[in-house]
Amino acid sequence: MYRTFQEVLEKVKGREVLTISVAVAQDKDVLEAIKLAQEAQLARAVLVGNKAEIIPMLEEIGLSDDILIIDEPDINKAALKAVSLLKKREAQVLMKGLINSSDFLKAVLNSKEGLRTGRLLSHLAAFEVPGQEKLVFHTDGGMNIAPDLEQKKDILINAILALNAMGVEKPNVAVLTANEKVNPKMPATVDAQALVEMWEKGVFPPCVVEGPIALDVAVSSEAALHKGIESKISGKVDLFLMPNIETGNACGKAMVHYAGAKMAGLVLGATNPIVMTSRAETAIGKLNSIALACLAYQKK
Ligand code: COD
Repeated sequence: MYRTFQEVLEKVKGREVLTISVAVAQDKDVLEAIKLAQEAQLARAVLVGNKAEIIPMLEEIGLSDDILIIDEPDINKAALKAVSLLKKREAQVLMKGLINSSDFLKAVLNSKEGLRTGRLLSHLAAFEVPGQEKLVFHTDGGMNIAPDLEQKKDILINAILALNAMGVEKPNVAVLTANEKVNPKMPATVDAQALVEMWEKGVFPPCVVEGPIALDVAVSSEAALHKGIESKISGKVDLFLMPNIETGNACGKAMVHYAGAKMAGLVLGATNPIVMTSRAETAIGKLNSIALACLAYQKK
């Protein structure tokens, strides 16, 4: 299991150099991440977006303008063009630029040009938290808004397969709720119990699933002991399944803004890995996401 994003970067360096199709590339942090990815010989890029805005940014950050730019000032058309490059096998990884997540995802899901596989697509976030021993993953704080039980099952399968591909053979999974007791008035606890039953029946790839489980018990074996909760995964969780997008999104942003975590984000379940971070994410955060996407692609 990777402890840091630097370890992920080291792992993917020197492998096949992938081409990233950047949707709406007129963003300095995105272009800086591309520059860093090129310098690390991780990836090269095709930039789709407003060329008149992209060129001065390339000059400012010192990225050579011999990079391929597809001029498309319309944001939604640029997203679709970026997606279509993967369909045409001219790129292997898609990356979100200066576009709202919903609009970006609509292009990814487009019935003609999109990257659907028949599976549910879902978002996976990775965090490097100061003082923690390993990267920790959250799903889904970025795509599925209020998943039902069946969707939660699919979201978990996507994430477990991705973690397996990243070298976590049997991830510890916490199905996050506000309480460890099943309470019909808190539907997330009912779903958590059902997911554990599915795990017991062998529905998931190798992993350990526990829930309902609250955040304190999941991250601290002392809290578990104090609350009298028996847990095999307390303090050792690799993956949190979030009850809904608001919890996942707020929890991720709290990790970054209160705990100083570094974050990377991917969309899973599509034909190709997709880098999707917040527009506010730094160049380094976007580079980390590119590295994770390369890892996910090369283990396919
Ligand atoms: N996986 C596969 N297919 C999907 C998915 C999915 N996760 N979601 C929708 N579809 C398919 C449906 O089956 C249907 O065929 C088509 O796409 C349209 O479905 P709608 O109308 O339910 O979906 P949309 O297009 O209105 O919305 C899909 C989004 C992913 C854009 C939407 O769910 C969304 O906006 N999610 C939140 C994004 C966001 O704001 N994230 C937070 C910031 S990071």
